[in-house]
Amino acid sequence: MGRAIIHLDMDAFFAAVEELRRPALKDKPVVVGGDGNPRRRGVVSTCNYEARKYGLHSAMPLITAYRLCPQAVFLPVDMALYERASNRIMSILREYTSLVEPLGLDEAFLDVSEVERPAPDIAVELKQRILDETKLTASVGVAPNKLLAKIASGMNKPDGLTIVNEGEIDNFLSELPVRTLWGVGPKTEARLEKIGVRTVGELRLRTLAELEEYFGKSWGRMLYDHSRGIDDSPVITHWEPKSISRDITFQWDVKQLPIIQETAEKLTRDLVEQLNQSGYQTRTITLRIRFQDFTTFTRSVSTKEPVTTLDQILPLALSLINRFDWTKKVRLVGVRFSNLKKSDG
Ligand code: TTP
Ligand code: MG
Repeated sequence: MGRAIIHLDMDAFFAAVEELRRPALKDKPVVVGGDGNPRRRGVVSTCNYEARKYGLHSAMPLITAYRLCPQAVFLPVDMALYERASNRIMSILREYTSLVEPLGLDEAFLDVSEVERPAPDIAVELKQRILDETKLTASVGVAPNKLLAKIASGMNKPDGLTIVNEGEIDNFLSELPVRTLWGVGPKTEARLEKIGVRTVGELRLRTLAELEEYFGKSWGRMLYDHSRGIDDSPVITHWEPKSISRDITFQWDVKQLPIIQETAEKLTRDLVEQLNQSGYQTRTITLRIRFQDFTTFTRSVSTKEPVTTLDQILPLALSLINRFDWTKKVRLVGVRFSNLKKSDG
């Protein structure tokens, strides 16, 4: 008996949540990003589908978005609001199974293999429940594994529902560009193009030996499997964080060390609070500095025993400041705690 996996991805999530509290925004291009002022630094977190018609997309500098679509409504990111919407959506999902793997705020995998109902029925009902209870639309994919479910959910956005049955996998994948597969970024895409492979169907014609020789054993194997829609990865319900981090981009590049120090201190305080709330200890503290010219440097300090308190961590973080060469103005300051471990008890 095969598995039944659902992948759900909310449509234009931050923008859709903003439209709910400001109904006048409906049908207008809406951009959410930075502090909502397109003349200041920041990137587009997301934009609604109306704005996408003008070529706007996530990660585009706000200033570029403004040039392409000056009539758009620009709004600041209000993370607390999106988190509340996300929590409501995730709790609806958990009514169907405890096997829910959230990815960020607006996406999740569900393993409904053991649920006594056809997966497509569950998918239809999930979409309707989310719409009724939050007034938001989701796009959903249903398939025998995570790889295919995730590709399927992206096929008919927005408000889509795409079902891939066991017997349809080859057909479903054949014409898709290789980029659609997990982990195939611009580099792999370019290498594949060199050997005449553009679509998943074309990739499937290559032998395992050929792919392993070209891409190495494990990556070659993965491409071979994924081109056939084979993926055994489980739905993971709890991730252990590897690290936590925060950073701040200054509105104007900064030269004064006291400001940089103050910023590093604030970021460290925030992270210590997060560390304590989540019940973790850290052993490695990293300070990251991006200069005016975008060159980025990191300096780290590791402790023998895990540390948890501000008194322990702040002096370590601040000691790193002396290990940079401060000749250029600074654009961004970041702090990261890694080597995390659950505190005992
Ligand atoms: P996505 O699901 O990638 O995008 P989306 O929900 O806005 O649009 P789509 O309909 O295509 O799914 O990301 C979910 C949210 O995560 C998005 O609303 C904003 C945030 N986000 C960022 O903050 N930065 C980014 O670069 C991306 C891609 C998303
Ligand atoms: Mg989304």
